[in-house]
Amino acid sequence: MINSKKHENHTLNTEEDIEIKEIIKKEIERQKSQIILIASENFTSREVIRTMGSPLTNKYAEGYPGQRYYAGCENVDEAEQLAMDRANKLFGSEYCNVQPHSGVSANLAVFLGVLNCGDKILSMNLRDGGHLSHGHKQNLSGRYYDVHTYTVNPETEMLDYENIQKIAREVRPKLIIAGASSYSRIIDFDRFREIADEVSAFFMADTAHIAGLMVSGYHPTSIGVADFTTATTHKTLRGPRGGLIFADKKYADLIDRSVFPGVQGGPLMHVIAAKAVAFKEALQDSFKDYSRRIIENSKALCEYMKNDGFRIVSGGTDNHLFLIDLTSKNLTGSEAVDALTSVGIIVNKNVIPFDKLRPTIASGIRIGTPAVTTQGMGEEEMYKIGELISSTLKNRNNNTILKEIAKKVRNLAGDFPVYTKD
Ligand code: DSN
Repeated sequence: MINSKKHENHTLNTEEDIEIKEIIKKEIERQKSQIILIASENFTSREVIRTMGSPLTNKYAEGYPGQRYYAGCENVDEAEQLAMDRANKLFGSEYCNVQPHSGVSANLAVFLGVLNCGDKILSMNLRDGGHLSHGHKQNLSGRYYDVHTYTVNPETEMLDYENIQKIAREVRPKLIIAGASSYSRIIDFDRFREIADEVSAFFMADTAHIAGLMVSGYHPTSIGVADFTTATTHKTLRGPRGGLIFADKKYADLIDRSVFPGVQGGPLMHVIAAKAVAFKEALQDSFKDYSRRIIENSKALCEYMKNDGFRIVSGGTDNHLFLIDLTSKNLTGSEAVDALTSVGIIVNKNVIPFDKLRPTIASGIRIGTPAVTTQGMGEEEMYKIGELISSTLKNRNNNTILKEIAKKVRNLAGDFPVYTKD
């Protein structure tokens, strides 16, 4: 006879998965012992992690609160409504969609909403700081739309609005995209709006990287300026991995339909609830202070590297990241990443404006401070990290020195513990 009780309880009483548990343990150890300077990463709170690991993951909820294709959605409806209300309050928006699984999904939903195949997009060149989903030839955006790009000014390595306007007049795009994944300067959304209006284009601001800084008032907002603002929740916003879309109320139906059933099926209700948790955290005054410290740390580390003889793309930073051009050091981004990883400093290789090397090698590295700032590090630690980076790159063939640096990295990371109870 089948033991129905045991069978029913299978999902609640399943044996521990030792292999995965071990992998998670090792990853926690890695995050605790290394210095994480990936500009798009952060340490989210325990409450966000707990919520993502909740049974809300079991629920299918295609549709929107009050209008679902499944029964039993009363609790997840509340979670999604709370997430939307908090997101609107945080961003100062009148409409948002919290269902996109990622920033790319959010961008694709906007494209589906306003573009037809073959329509023209004007976006920032990937090499100069743009993003794959803004028209890379192998991304869906580059395959289905006619993509034109703008670059930064070769002298200043900053956005050149006159030139963007000139290209927009020539191209007459249907959509202009502002936003980047490796641009360290303030983006003038008002200027983009003027350009878009002049050529009757839609204007989308992809604020994936800067969303946390923007809601804290440390970057001008795109809400009420751009037709569509997309964002991710896991970078400077410090929430779970995911995407968001904001727009005027008049676009609400269009965007809702574009997200579901346009580019997605069932929303991830555990992640949406975790987004709500992160928005509540970001609504606290302490989050503004956190955003300010991210930028202070970024500027401090950037200045250290500059004073130590490294060339900084555009000469500095206004936000959470900056790019180091390693060309004059006779070093590629890829080689620098290998050396830094060997001592426990985690950065990513990155192309720099007008880079002659391909992205898999790259002439630069991108450095960001959201994660170390969450750990509680300040300017003093940024100088220490600068010294460790510099010394690693200068002594990359000296194993004795690298071993000493690795020890200092572990000690510094250990002084600012994350997830201490694990
Ligand atoms: N992965 C993001 C970043 O690192 O900037 C972009 O997709």
